[in-house]
Amino acid sequence: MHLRAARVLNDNWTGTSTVPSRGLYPHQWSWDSAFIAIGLRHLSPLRAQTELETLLGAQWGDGRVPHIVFNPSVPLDAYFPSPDFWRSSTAGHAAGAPRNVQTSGIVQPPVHALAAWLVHQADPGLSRARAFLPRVYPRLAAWHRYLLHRRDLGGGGLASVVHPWEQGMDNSPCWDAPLSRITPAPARSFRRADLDHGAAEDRPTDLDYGRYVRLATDYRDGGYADGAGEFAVEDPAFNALLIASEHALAHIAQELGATGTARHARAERLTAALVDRLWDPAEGMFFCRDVYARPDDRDVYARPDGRGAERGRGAGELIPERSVAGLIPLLLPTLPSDIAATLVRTASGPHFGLGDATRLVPSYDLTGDAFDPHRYWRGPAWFNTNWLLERGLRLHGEQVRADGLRAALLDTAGESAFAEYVDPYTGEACGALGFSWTAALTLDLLHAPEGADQFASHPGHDTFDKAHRASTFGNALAYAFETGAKGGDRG
Ligand code: 9WN
Repeated sequence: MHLRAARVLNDNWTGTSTVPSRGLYPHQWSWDSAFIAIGLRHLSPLRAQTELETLLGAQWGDGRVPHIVFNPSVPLDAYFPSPDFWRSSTAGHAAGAPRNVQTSGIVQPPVHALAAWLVHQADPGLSRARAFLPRVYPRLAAWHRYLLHRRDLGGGGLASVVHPWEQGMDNSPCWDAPLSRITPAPARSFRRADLDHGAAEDRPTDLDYGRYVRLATDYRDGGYADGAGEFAVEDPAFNALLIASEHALAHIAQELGATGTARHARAERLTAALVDRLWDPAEGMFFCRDVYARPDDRDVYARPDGRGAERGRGAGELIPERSVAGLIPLLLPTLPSDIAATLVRTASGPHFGLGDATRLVPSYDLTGDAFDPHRYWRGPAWFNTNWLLERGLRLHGEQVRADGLRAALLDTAGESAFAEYVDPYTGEACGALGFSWTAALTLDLLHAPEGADQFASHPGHDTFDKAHRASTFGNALAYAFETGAKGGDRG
């Protein structure tokens, strides 16, 4: 497993970063790179640092970290939307887009500070010698400032996403209601490249793509200024990852000589806002909030018991769709214990089947009207969300459930050839094979000592050091990684 996972990462390495998959996703993606760095640190802390540095090198002046950093040597028609759609260096000029690299103009979940802290812990000596944390800290702080100030579109302290691609679970049924208000771009005005690689019945529909394109076009044509769009959703996973990363930034600040107190306090205030705005005690999980819900959306949001009645731009409505995103706050160390216990019960119940009906936790409610075990983010299981849940279960003392999920993740990753996602019941491989974050998080599960809580860890607590890597990996493999030899050369 170590060797096979390492080979995937080695084959997907471009020299400065790792592509999610060679065919379907031939550029650098933001939250992919964070997960990739978390696994890569066990093979080559230097590459893990480089992965994050390359991404942060494409940060915009306003602090946003773009969701794609384009590789200029890849043909334009290999992925849609391509750089000539986003036009970052011209359309994004006022927002401070870099001139020397082409990027998209939207963002993805902020897993980066968490990844940077874990990467540092893998080899603190190398990190200090390269001044890794002093160099990335100001960029990570600016990134969080952007999200907390420019993206608090609901006014309740949480960050909103302005496009389904930003939340990372592109085709989730959670977006159906807010997307239904968006006029789609005509199908003939763009050419999808994803259908060259993936099965049409597993990917988003053309109608959904038309709406994705409309939202992105309007954002671009408004100079990527925030607050003018028609789509704004507060998502529990996006905000939970921001909070986990804010705790990580506090640890980084401490490592750099500050107290970190203000950041920990902010993370706790954000946790309170998350509970206040997105927790539904009756359903026992977190929900997305459609910030721009309108009074005439009442039918969509009506609940049998008549709850959920706040109105007006800014307040919005909870979207009554159960997504795995609503379980992800389990990764927060300061989540109230009764909420954590309720989340574990919900994950183990009929909607998600943890440790029971499913092999891996599905992306969406098994009993939901829109459930489909193969269609993108409408039911299949992904490895990053399951890894986050595994870490969260362990953090909250659920060792038996965590062990079961870890074993299922490792088995499924191996049997599926490190698939992008799988059927949650059978583990059947779907999407791309040799998918980078599947391989990276497999490595993390193999290396991270069981029982270590990565999200609450402190300096001196880490055990992911060179000695550990050396004991598990042959010197030849470690050497191949450090020197950049290709996987196929290794024999
Ligand atoms: C759009 C790269 C990305 C992931 C997302 C996943 C998918 C892109 C697409 O692939 O999104 O960003 O073309 O569907 O949904 O989570 O980051 O792996």
